[in-house]
Amino acid sequence: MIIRSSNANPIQPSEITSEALFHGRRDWIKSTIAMGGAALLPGLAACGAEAQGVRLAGVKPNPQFLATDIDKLNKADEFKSYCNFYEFGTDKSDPPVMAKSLKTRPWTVAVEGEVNKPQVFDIDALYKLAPLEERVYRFRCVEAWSMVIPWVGIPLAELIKRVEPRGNAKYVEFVTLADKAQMPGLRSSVLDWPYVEGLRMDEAMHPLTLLTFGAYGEMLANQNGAPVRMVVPWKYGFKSGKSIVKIRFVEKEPRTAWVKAGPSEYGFYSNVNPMVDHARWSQASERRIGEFSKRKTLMFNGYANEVASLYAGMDLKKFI
Ligand SMILES: Nc1nc2c(c(=O)[nH]1)N[C@H]1C(S)=C(S)[C@@H](COP(=O)(O)O)O[C@H]1N2
Ligand SMILES: [Mo]
Repeated sequence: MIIRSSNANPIQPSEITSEALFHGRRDWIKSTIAMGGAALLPGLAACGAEAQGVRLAGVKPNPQFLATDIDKLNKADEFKSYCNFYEFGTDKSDPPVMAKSLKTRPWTVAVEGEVNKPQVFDIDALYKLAPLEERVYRFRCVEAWSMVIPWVGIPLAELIKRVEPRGNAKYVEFVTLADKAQMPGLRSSVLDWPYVEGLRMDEAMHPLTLLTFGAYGEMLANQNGAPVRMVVPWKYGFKSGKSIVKIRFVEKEPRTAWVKAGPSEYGFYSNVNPMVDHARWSQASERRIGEFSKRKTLMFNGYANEVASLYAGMDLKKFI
């Protein structure tokens, strides 16, 4: 999937392009180069609900994470209006309305467990741990729809290095906000709240794994998991927990919300795999939001070259 090294394609550090410029990969690259000297955009001054829609400063497109078959980004409107965030309702159109009032400042993320340097990060410090990158990833929901999104974030590995995991830290658990006062969906028992997700340590350290603060050059909208979420592009979308408040390093495989809800349907690994059907539907194809005909689903969502080695020797029909 890596099509260009930064040497072969010398994109200058530049501000992010606006959504209107995202017509295609080539246009995206051209416009990015053209904007090399564009004026700086405002920084991270916003707070409260107003953080939504604020442009992120200092974001550098990372052309190494631009899949060869990505020819068209989804529209920001599609991304913001078709959402899964059960804390705000189970309908795709619920979170854009119900999450409006989510308070994303002040916000802290506690990083704890089997680490030498447990820390509580203020969200505005977390942004600054490493340079913000823009990465265009395919995103595949277990429900067999997909999108192509220009995310903004930092490699999760940057955070992990700083807290110094101990030898017995084998997994990372992500705990997301569960606040009844703000989240009407918690009244439903569709999931066992809080929404918990997890990764094996090598998955968490993988360069594709992105601690994500924004998309389309802006801070995440509340319904998309503000102020911070995970993006793990070779796994079904539910592995990418939204509105994270705690990251725990643990010895045993975390019991995740979806595994608890239906272990025969949602495994811990949840790697995108067209060869293994979901208990109730095929995973062989998907509908890209905005398109009519279906596309074939790619093994590991198209990231096999990067991640297949993580699962060498594992029976992927068993470890779903
Ligand atoms: N906290 C939390 N995170 C979550 C979910 C959720 O219900 N709650 N849904 C997941 C699912 S199923 C998907 S497909 C993605 C959707 O992300 P998007 O709506 O920003 O595209 O978020 C994931 N993260
Ligand atoms: Mo999903």
